[in-house]
Amino acid sequence: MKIVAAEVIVTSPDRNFVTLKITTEDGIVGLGDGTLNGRELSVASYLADHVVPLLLGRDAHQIEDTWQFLYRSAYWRRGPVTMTAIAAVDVALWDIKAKAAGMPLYQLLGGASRTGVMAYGHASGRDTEELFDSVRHHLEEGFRSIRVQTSVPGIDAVYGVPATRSAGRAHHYEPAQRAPLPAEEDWDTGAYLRHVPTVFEAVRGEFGADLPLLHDAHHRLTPIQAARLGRDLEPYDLFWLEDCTPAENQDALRLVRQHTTTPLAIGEVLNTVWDYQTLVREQLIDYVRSSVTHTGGVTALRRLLDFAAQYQVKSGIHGPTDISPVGFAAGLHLDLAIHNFGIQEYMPHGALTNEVFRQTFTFGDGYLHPGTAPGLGVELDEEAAGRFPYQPAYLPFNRLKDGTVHDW
Ligand code: EZ4
Ligand code: CO
Repeated sequence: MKIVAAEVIVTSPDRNFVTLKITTEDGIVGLGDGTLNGRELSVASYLADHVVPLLLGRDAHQIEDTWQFLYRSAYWRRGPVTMTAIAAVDVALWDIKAKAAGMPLYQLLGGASRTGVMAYGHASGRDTEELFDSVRHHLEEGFRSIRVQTSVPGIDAVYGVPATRSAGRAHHYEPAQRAPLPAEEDWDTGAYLRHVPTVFEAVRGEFGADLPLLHDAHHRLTPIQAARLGRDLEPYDLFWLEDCTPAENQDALRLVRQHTTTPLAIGEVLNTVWDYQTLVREQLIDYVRSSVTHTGGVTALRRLLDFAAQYQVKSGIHGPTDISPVGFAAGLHLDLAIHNFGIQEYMPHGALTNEVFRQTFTFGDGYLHPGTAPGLGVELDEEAAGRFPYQPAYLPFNRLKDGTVHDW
């Protein structure tokens, strides 16, 4: 089944998305997500200039061969741009294969291993009252596991906490801002370490012992600081503490592990199975945070999660709004099929995004399901996509009080 067309579509409903649309000779269309937050056009160019010409005439059914060809023939391996571009191709080909088979993708991955996919949402607040409102709002929306992020006294803008509210309702947190330059935020690790345990104490007091709670330290701590935070949070029984140290420093986790039993999750900025060699083999983490989109697609993330499974490390697939509905759906099919599923992050997309990407997944009482439509279950409305041209948007960055650039 020959590939006869491949097209890169950049659209910006609510935020920027890069989509690869592959068409076969018998008219089957597959979609792949190539969205890399704040660097969208580099992946669009990688695909349009260097990958699309290689795809034309290839057999759409040869997914593994195409993956290996794109990975090895470039010579320059790994890295977020390359692996996101390969993911876009891989996911589009899986979408095509599943549509050709007339089955939802999870059937081709071995079939469902569970009835639904447990999802967590993002509660946040600038103070305790706002945070409690946000947790309640998420419970009303159907979430049964909740990530808690909070402002820190003395710091103006903190990761995971929107600057404004509307009508007392929590905005869903969207980190990228449409602007020609990245926003500058400030950071004080000491104030953060003193404040966060008091917030979890309050949340446990209000919502009880049973609610699974998560927290993201977003790469900001040194190993010994992370060890202290993990230990200080032990009384509040977290589902996980995410990205406690910068993810590329695999060795750092040894020290953290020696000091705390708080479960650790890492990996949204990692791209390949190689980035997890030490983390998984030495059992330094409990959850893999990679997305399908940034890790070379379904083919590569499946391989990574199968490796992790041998060490009882589970999945925690990244699902922020900067993964498009196409990449999100691909993650849901994997979640349903693999044995070592842990939890799925779910940050609902905006209304405009849902107009451009028609989706079949469902959510209720804590669980997501990708639906039973053939393929991924996502269709792109190209007319709607065309109404939202690319707009420059960037993630913020951090400076300490003395002006030093810090991890964001
Ligand atoms: O900051 O997706 O766990 N989720 C996260 C996200 C990331 C953004 C970066 O593009 O850390 O909010
Ligand atoms: Co994160």
